[in-house]
Amino acid sequence: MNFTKLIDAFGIPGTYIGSEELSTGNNNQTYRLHFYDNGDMFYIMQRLNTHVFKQPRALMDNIRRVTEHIGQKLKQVGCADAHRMVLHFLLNKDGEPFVEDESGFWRAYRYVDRAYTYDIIQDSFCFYQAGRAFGEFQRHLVDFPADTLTETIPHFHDTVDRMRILHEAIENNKAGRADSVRKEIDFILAREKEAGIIVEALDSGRIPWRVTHNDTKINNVLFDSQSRAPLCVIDLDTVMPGSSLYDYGDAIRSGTNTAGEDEENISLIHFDLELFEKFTRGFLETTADSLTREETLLFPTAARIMTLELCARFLADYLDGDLYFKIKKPGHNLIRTRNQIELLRQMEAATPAMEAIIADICRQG
Ligand code: GN1
Ligand code: MG
Repeated sequence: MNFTKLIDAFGIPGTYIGSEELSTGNNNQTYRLHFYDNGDMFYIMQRLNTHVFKQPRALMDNIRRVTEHIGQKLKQVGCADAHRMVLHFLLNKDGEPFVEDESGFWRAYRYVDRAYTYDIIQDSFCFYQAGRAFGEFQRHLVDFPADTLTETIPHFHDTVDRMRILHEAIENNKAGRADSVRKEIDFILAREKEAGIIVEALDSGRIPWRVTHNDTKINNVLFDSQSRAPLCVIDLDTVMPGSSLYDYGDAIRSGTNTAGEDEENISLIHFDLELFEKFTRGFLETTADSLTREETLLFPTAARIMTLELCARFLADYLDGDLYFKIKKPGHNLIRTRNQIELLRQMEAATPAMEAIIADICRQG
């Protein structure tokens, strides 16, 4: 990949040394660029998947405004490490946070050094920290007017709509796979009624719209290599108006599964209640003054609904012939579907335990 024109367009200073592709994320193409400018400097250069993100300019506008808002909050409290606690996007010569050319839609940001991410949780303390990081993100944005952000992927977590899309995929049966996955289809459709709970609560005004991250996979938190404290939340493509329950629920879905969502061996999948407790504690500690009681009561439901949503999305993509999620092997989306079904099964069995844990944390708080 030749980055010369992009480097110039973003005005990156220093001598370009080289690049490596990073294989993170299911959507975008990501490179780390190495420069020398009185020392080593690294930047992330990313080509947006415009099949998934159909409004890239609006998406970058959302990200820019949200990161600037957080940056200002950090400044106000005199945070010394502010440049590592929120992503800094580079601007092109016209002051826009992207460059669009014949090779695609690109953005660049300063690479946060001395930091790492987890694909699978290593210990419960780090998941507690992740809960604090996602909670902090919400807290910083509590005064940001959610309705000024563009809904760049309409109906992203509208789980009722996700079910409709699954029905459509079953009917169209594009890849001819529907008959082989009847068991999985039945499992998901049997839970169709529960799928609407968060959407209905938002629509009826029982819970508020907020600015949410909407992709709170555990590998979207950066940790400091030395202190192991969380630095910032990354992958801001889906920052949009949403429910705090989407962020909470998706983090629980992705972080409490001790085997990760790509594990094929069902017997290794384990919904870990200790991890559940730790994340919930961290999230509540940082959001307690802004979350409503109604939202907190819906935490276990949110964990199940977000898992159900991913069951439906992975299966619909499998039925369509794997058009949306990057796959690394044949049947990968079916593997992910079965994995999430098993996780959901275990969450259902553990729901009374989840409720008791939340009640306990709230009593102590
Ligand atoms: C996608 O690309 P990545 O891994 O950040 C997806 C999420 C899913 C996730 C499942 C925009 O996220 O919604 O939860 O895969 N992002 C989008 O692995 O669809
Ligand atoms: Mg993402």
